[in-house]
Amino acid sequence: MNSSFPKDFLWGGATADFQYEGGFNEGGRGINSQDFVTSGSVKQKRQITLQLQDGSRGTVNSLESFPDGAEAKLYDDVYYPSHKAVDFYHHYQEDIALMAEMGFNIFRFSICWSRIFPTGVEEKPNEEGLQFYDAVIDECRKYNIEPLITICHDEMPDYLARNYDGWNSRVLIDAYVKYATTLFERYRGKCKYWLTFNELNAIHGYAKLGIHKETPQTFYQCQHHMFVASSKVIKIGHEMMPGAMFGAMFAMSEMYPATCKAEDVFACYEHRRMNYFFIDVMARGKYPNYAQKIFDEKNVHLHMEDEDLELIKEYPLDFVSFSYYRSSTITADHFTTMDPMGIMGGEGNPYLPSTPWGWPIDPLGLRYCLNELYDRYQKPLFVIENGLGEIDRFEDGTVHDSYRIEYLSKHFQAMKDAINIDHVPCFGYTMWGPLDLVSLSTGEMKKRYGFVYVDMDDEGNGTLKRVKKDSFAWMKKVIASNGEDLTY
Ligand code: BGP
Repeated sequence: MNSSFPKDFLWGGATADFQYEGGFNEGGRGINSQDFVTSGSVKQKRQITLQLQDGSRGTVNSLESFPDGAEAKLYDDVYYPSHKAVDFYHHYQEDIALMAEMGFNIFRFSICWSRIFPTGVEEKPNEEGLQFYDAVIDECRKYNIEPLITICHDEMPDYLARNYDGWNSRVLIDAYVKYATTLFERYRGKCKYWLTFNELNAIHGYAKLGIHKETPQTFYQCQHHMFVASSKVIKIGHEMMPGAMFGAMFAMSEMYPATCKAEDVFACYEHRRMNYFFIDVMARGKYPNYAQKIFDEKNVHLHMEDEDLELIKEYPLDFVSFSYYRSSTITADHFTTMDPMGIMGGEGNPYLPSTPWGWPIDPLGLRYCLNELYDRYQKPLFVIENGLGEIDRFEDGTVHDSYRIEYLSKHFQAMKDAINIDHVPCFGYTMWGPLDLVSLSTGEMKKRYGFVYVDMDDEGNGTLKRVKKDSFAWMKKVIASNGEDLTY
């Protein structure tokens, strides 16, 4: 039996602009829907700062609907992590050199839509924005690192959210198609892999969807528009760039029934299916049979145009990529009390250790996901986010992150088993946050993922100096052996 990774396996890291890039008011970048999100913690949810109808100040958490008449507003006395993030904007050469030193042959990053079209409705793109990504892509190419671009990672130009209610409007489809086509024109020949969207199954609210009020109706209507937009862009992308490969990213959390009670098992099955809904549409090219059940229960009536279903059918994803951090357990009771969209979540698992953020650590769950996803879609797979968010202690001029090495080693072994023992075609792995960056869920810096420590705290103070952790050398060894040597 073969015990290694395929010869051309892609090894690298993944980031998102509003967590990594910064340069908020530089290079002609427009305001982005994520720019209004404050920092937070496990106990204190991140907030969106608002101006209320009467002119006073207010906030909602990033999943809540806005009060009538409220609009997002920036305040000078609030710290917004996306504005500086960890300043890839000014550190991209240093950062990409570090990735190259580890042996990365792929780097996934997202392009900030409002850096290319500051409001989303301009006729012409912002040349300075395009030049920034020219420089990033060329820097990757210099080291033979394949750039993998997320076209839209949970954000949009704020103008589109404010004036059109984000993805709730079909206007966004055309705006997105124009934006993506601009990227293809500029970067074709330099980029083979593209993701149309990030985690469609886990995006809610103003910052990610651009909507002011979230109901099941607006949520699924947004999703429908994104399915259509994704297919349109895949059609154009294939025409313009023969050989290009398109994916979209899904948040996978392998779900287990909490007990063998038939009710828990069935609740778990239904819950998993609701999570699969999004990949089912985009990878199989049609709404699944059970979609109508969801819509009936939630009183959802989708507005579609004639060609929508045909487009979705004709232009599905070329590969399936997903994030995997943890597994979850589901009980019938918990299922009934889930948030109205029923996405993700779940209880802890008494058989598994957890991270300080309560995420169960479950390498076998990754093997399970890989098997299940291939069985279901029969498309090549890419583990596009994975990693351990931990509290690192900076001592002796570095971080001794043996816990991260152990986590990664076990997950790589699980991936290897899925490939070699189960014969699942998986062609790449990008670890989340190869350099420490801002946490999406809490806005903290102290939830660190990186092989490289970035000197910045939860309030945005620090020198931004980059320092290699112990895991840096370990990852270099893993990649040099193409995953043969996972010892730690
Ligand atoms: C995924 C997102 C990323 C990322 C990651 C880790 O859902 O695509 O943007 O942040 O989760 O989550 P967190 O930062 O909350 O630890």
